[in-house]
Amino acid sequence: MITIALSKGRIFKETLPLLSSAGIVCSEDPDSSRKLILKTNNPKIRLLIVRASDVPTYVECGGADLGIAGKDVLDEFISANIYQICDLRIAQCQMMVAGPKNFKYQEALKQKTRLKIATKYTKITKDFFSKKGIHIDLIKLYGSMELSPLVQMSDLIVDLVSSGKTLEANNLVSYEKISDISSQLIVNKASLKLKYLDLQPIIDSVKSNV
Ligand code: PRT
Ligand code: MG
Repeated sequence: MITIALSKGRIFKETLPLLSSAGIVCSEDPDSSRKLILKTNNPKIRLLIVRASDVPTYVECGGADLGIAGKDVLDEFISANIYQICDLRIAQCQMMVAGPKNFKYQEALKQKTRLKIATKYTKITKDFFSKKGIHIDLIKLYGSMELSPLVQMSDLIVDLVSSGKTLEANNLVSYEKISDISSQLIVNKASLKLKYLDLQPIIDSVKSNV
């Protein structure tokens, strides 16, 4: 049995065409079904529906052989048991530093002002600002980061931006891009060895359809 972990919502929707061009068809929609394990047309392949940020954990711990996770999630997750095998170019967005329109970001960087930053992405944020030699105070949040500068809890946020509409609706602007983000196909290292004959064709056909 080959198990693929992915999250519902945008990743599931954008993964379906990739899987189906690799001959793997899932007839259930996780947005309407409450099942967490979905069958496919291939009795040897099943899908696990998990939280986006839990995908690497399922693959790391062997709950799934393959997984589909955003680069944002993977950059926060340190693992020696996972290979990132291919960029699927889906669920694309950018990791951004953003804040209120009147914040003087360039000036703050120049003067090496200590910054208060709210984010779900603490590792990415620490790495980014430490390379710049800027000291930061981190506020860890789990969602709706955009709110934090509006109530003067932080100077800035680090979050994903795709259309930019969420920032705009909250009177915030992007100040600097940290990285381009898209979803990656990941594999458990032990699975790749032990199930090589079953996994490699799936990996190859997904890769050739990206
Ligand atoms: O929602 P949940 O807490 O379960 O987890 P999640 O938010 O991590 O999952 P989900 O399904 O929302 O996102 C899964 C993956 O999609 C992320 O890990 C990213 O790799 C990718 N992705 C692509 C995005 C976006 N685009 C995106 N725009 N993830 C989140 N957003 C959010 C962003 O955080 C912000 O709040 O959308 C808002 C901004 O969107 P715009 O269009 O207004 O700019
Ligand atoms: Mg979400």
